[in-house]
Amino acid sequence: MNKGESWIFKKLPDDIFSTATPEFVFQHASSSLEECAVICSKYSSCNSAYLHQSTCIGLSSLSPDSSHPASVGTYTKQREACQGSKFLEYKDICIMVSDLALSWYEAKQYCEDVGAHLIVLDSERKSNSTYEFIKNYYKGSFNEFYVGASDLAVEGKWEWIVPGASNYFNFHETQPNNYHIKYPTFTADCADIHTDGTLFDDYCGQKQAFICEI
Ligand SMILES: [Ca+2]
Repeated sequence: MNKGESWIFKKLPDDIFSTATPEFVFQHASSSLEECAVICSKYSSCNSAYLHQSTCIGLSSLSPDSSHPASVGTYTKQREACQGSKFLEYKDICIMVSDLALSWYEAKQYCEDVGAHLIVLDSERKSNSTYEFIKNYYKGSFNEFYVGASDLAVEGKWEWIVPGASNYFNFHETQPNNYHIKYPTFTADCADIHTDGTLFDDYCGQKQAFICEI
């Protein structure tokens, strides 16, 4: 992140719930959220801030844990390019976890309708960061999330939905097997990331959570 970059501060989506232990970057006396945001912008390690009893508290995590006062709004520091109230920038990925249960096709369309696409995890770095994100902030909410990969065109030939993506797929060691235990009469042609961070091939018609990326 460049020094002098302009930041926007976004309120955290309501459904985000951190199970990570927050790391405090600073505490300063402050009387306004605006001032608190300016202080956070000056610390490269500050990723979110909130104001509580005239104290501005800066955190390295995207959110505090569940012990923070419920009445206190937390604001995350974001690059301007990560638009949309439900999108959050996490380790250079502009990411949104859905709170809707959709088929893979519907999820793909949903992401496109909001100017994004189903997330493409075509590198170890992106795969690990996304795993961390769902582990830290959406643990227990869902078990699996659609991502932007399928072998719908040619069985067994897995492709990311974005042109130019790499051939990296972090499939679980038992996957892909073209089999979904809950839908044994269908083929399994759409990928989702499970809470262990690996990809599975599943039946594309199953309605479930998904992750968009800008
Ligand atoms: Ca398949």
